[in-house]
Amino acid sequence: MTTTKHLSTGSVPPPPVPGKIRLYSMRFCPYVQRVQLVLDAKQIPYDIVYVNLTHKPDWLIEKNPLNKVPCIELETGETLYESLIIADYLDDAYPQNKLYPSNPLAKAKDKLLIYRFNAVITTIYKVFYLGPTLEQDMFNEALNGLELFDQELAKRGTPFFGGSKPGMLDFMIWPWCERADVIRIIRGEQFVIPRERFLRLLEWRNAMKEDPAVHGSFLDVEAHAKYIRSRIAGTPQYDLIINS
Ligand SMILES: N[C@@H](CCC(=O)N[C@@H](CS)C(=O)NCC(=O)O)C(=O)O
Repeated sequence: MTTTKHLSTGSVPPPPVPGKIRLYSMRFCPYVQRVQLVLDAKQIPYDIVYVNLTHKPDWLIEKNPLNKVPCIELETGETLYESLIIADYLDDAYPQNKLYPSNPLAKAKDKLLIYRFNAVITTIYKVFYLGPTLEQDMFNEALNGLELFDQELAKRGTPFFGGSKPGMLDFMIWPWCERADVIRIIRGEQFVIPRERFLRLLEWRNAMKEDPAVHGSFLDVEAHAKYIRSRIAGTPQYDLIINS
């Protein structure tokens, strides 16, 4: 549960916490969640500083030249940004609980699937934010994109892409799967993910919900829907979990 509000323009970043990586975050950002999942899965100590993305603190751009979250700050004061770069760095730099397969070819194939998930992210984003005109087409396109992942689980024959426990591919696609049912809540029952077509992926989703690393950042569909509604209305409520 968030205890600190999202910092805005004119704020000062809190001092670093010794022994901890700093994660600059926005509570509802799926890209930040990717990083948090890796930190939690590898049990790396970190603290979180939340950033208001409508009225950004002036110091954010000094930490991340792209002026976005996620961004991590190491104890040396060096920073890294872009969720996939950070995730790969953490897996390389912290040997415990390796999230990528050790086999280079298997690792490259998982990276390809993470890359191909970008197409699903783009269509989900359009369903949420483009309004009602194209939503059915975009939803169908998102489902078509997800089929690859359902088939991949069938091919692997394991509950997770990572095998008997979640690996990097599981965590990199999870944030959007956690939010998938928001579409049904906001737009209506026709946007339900068809069970018969996505049996394995829906089972995977249930299994992911039980994972301790997923618990660390999990928000229920109502909380996501509330935030996404506020964003559609043009006034994103970053602090709504704190205020509720
Ligand atoms: N490609 C980036 C995307 C990060 C991103 O788009 N973050 C959003 C929040 S969810 C952001 O900071 N937006 C602020 C802006 O674009 O000005 C990554 O993978 O980290």
